[in-house]
Amino acid sequence: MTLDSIKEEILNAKDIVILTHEMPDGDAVGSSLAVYNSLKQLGKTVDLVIPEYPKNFAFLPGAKEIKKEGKDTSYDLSIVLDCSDVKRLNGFSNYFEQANKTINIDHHGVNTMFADLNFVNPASPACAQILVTVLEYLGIEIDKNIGTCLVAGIITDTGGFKYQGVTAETFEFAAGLLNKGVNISDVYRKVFQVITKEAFELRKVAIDRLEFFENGKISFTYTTKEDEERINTSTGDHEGIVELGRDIEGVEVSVYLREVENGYKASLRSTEYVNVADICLLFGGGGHIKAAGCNLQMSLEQGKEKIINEVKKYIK
Ligand SMILES: [Mn+2]
Repeated sequence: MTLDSIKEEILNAKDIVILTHEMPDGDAVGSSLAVYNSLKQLGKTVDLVIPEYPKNFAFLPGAKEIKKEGKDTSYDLSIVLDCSDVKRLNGFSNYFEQANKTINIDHHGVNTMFADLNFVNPASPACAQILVTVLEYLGIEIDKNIGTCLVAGIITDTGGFKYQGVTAETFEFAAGLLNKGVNISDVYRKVFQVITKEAFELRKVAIDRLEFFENGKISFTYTTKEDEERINTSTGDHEGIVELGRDIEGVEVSVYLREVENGYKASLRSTEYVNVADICLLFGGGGHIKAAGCNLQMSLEQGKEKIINEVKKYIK
């Protein structure tokens, strides 16, 4: 059984590196920190390498120990969390490739099973939720600190326990973590409600540009690198913009294009029936049924036209 092998590899490894996907969200950071704190509890030498992450997760226990780079020599074991594809490790996949053994724990249906040991459950709404089971299996005492990291992940990927992917287990785990002393309402406020002033300014720009297609069933907006430079945003300040369109009455699909290094990163959200992961897959991306993304190496005009035309085919 995969979990037995995972346990064996973790117990045998002396030094371990934890990695997660590029542009990490709360599930990526929360899951990574939960595993980081757990491995520390087991007395392991462990590096958590995340080059950049949104400021609002800096309060999570262990966040101050996150490293921008790992060590030069190879690790015994690399554990990759919340990451569907080795390509999404972006510029730091060397730690993964050089490690003697690799483990992939994830919840994306499109996971490419890229590691030696793969524990993937697409029925779980967050990687952090899978980890509750995994960590318990490893005999970890899920304390308040680890629980706080897990809850941050679960809250992020379930939109605060409200997406359809939420299972009865989500609430059972949350109840268990509440019993461990985790302050769920505090985590919720820090993860969801508080935004930076720069994020607020960027939202204003995005709202101003928001337009509708197909009788208001599609919303579209974008931000540019110039906007981010002018406002002086930092990592994660664009989070939440795609949801602004999604939450408008009548919108089935919200599209947000954010200018990145070589083109635009498209984020799509749907409310009822459109599978946006299918749409993003056509452009080499992926994700979940109601939340997905892809990279468009083209101009804003081309990207907008291509995505909107594709989305229109799915609108009833
Ligand atoms: Mn996730």
